[in-house]
Amino acid sequence: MKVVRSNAHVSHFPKGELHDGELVRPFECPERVDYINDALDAAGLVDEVQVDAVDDAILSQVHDPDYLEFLRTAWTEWSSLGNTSDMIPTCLPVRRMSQRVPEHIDGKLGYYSFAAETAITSGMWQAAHGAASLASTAQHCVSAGATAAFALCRPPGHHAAADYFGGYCFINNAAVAAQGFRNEGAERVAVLDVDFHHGNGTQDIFYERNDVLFASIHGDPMSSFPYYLGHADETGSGVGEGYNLNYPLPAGTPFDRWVEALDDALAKIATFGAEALVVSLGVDTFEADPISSFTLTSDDFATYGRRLGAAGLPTVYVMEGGYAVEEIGTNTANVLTGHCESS
Ligand code: Q9C
Ligand code: ZN
Repeated sequence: MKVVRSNAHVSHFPKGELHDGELVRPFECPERVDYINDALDAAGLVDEVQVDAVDDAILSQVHDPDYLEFLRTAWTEWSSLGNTSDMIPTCLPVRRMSQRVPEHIDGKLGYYSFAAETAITSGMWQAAHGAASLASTAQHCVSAGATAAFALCRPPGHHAAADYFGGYCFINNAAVAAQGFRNEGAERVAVLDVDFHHGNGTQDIFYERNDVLFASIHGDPMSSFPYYLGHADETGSGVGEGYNLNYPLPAGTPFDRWVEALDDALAKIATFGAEALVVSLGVDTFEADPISSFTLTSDDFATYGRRLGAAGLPTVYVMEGGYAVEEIGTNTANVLTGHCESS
């Protein structure tokens, strides 16, 4: 399989993550990429691809330009005030508050955020832009005829909405790939999100569109992050009505129940007539994941990878979550190996 990866991600690693009332070492850490690289190499999976920088015009098709400008300049503005440590949003506009963008960087920080576990670092933009370039390069490979490609994105992207960051995500890499397919001639594109957490950002970006179908299988937001989106009755709006599919599942969900949702989503993607598929590949559905509550085993990842390959669509895999770092490589490689076995 075509594999797109780089070292751009190392420039982003916050000093801490707010978790259970403490600043802890971030679950979303650089060695996640090292474990995945090692497992892909060991599996003999890698057809290495040269990375091309993403066309910034695509970023503006899926994100608000003012939000992108904030991400690009936030650290400079923050550090010019004498700050040296990471940017952690602490004040957010909730119900009945003004949605006017403040002038002060601390106000902008909260305005463009939805969750305080995610800090902006000095190297965030370089890393996030680099991750988007991996997704875009993978999409180009597949649009040019490759059957499948894997973008080893870090930071992840599926929680990043049109104009807010959080959940470790800044630029929505899966949305970049989906929009890239549209720009290069695919009439209908599906995004299938198998990360444990609901892909609220991807849903937000495509919610009013009927050219990109979004389907997500995830922990029920009544009990799981991101809490405020991902319910089954969110089906799209305007011309996008019917083009958003959520499969919220309870804590403890085992593979046999999870894969029923997957098969239903794949059937609907086929009915939709998708010409290309983007998979938001989070492996935090794993039984030993430290912040999630499904119970998939390492073998289950290979099983569902075969289901995805059998769908027979030109496919871009975009890395999302997965925090059991010692198994993240095996679980990721198992999905991709499964795909190759059945495509
Ligand atoms: N204290 C992705 O998997 N925190 N993001 C959850 C833990 C945020 C997950 C609560 C989890 C974000 C890409
Ligand atoms: Zn996740």
